[in-house]
Amino acid sequence: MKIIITGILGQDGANMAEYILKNTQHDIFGVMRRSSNPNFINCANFLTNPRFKLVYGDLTDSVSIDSLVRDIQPDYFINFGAQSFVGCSWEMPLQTFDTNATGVVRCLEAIRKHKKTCRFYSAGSSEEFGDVAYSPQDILHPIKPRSPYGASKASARHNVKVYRESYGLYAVHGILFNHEGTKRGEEFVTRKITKGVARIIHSIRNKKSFAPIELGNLDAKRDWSDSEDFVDGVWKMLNQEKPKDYVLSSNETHTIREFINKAFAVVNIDGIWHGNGINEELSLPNYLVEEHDIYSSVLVKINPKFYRPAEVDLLLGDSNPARQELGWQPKISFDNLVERMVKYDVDNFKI
Ligand code: NAP
Ligand code: F7E
Repeated sequence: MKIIITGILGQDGANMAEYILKNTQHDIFGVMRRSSNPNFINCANFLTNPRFKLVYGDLTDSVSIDSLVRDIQPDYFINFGAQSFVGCSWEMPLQTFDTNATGVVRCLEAIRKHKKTCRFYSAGSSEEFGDVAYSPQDILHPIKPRSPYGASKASARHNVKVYRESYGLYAVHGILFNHEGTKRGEEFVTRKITKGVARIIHSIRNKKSFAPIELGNLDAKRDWSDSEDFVDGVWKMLNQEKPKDYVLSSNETHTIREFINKAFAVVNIDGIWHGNGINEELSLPNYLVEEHDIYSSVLVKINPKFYRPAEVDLLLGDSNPARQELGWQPKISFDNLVERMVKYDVDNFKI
């Protein structure tokens, strides 16, 4: 079997490739877009695997997507490529829509024309639920996006349904809640925090001053899981008898503040919160400042530039149907996730 995976240099694309290489005998064609300075760090474990091949393609370029499907004749097409950063989607609404929504139609069209039996995965998002109507959110929750990113994913979802019903394609649009890990991009809040904790603990251990981690809205609540658990759920969604969309989530929600507390606790720092709104700060307790003989004490402060024009305040998923009907079971808890990310960033810290 031949599998095309877009977004191969990103978090989920790389985890999906590792999962398939480990659990099947299929060949993978990993799609990267042309870049003057590509970063292969997430693919280090499989770049030289004989069952893996890197190919060029861009979701905004119909010719490249069409040629890939025509020439490779894939059995599966897993589309993880996207402008995936919500915060940036207000600054680049058209590029976001072209990549995330029109890009999905380009994939579906190429499959319809050249390989109708190819199974297609579309990377849907809990951001489609936006200003949520009820909790927990299930697959029937209304689509109410709050960002150009959420709107682009909602559009992709409609087109997957249209192509499935019009042409009988095996196409699924999984609704995935936030998922993280050691391959997570550094601008997303979890990785920004764990990299920040690693930088600060190295400074403290070396008796050097440090700058605080600057963040935006700490009250937002997210349903966080590990990406390695989710690629298993995606593969199960692609291998049902008939295509059906599912939610993948941890079924728990936590504030950004809780994530921060857990992350500092991994390095034995029990910070003290004080102030409100844009004046809120997390500080080192005095005994640690004295013990380590350092001048800096502010661990986290607010920078309003990280606030969004519109926020998704609460996400909490209901993935029970996926657990019951697909037999999917996540293995990594919220505490394990935070610990893994912090320990990885502390161990791999470079100045
Ligand atoms: P990611 O780490 O940002 O990876 C996205 C990848 O897409 C990057 O490698 C990027 O390439 C590539 N890409 C961007 N524009 C492209 C284009 N025009 N043509 C081809 N490739 C392009 O994202 P992720 O966390 O792995 O997420 C995977 C997918 O799941 C995305 O569709 C995302 O929107 C969706 N999703 C993610 C989450 C989550 O919490 N992680 C939740 C729900 C849905 P470069 O490396 O060149 O930038
Ligand atoms: O923000 C708040 C921010 O950028 C999470 C993507 O994978 O999941 C992800 O989207 C929350 C938001 O992820 C900072 O306002 C506070 O409330 O890590 P994030 P996201 O927007 O939830 C969904 C499901 C996807 O589909 C997306 O592809 O954290 N927050 N301070 C901050 N966020 C960031 N990035 N940076 C901050 O400084």
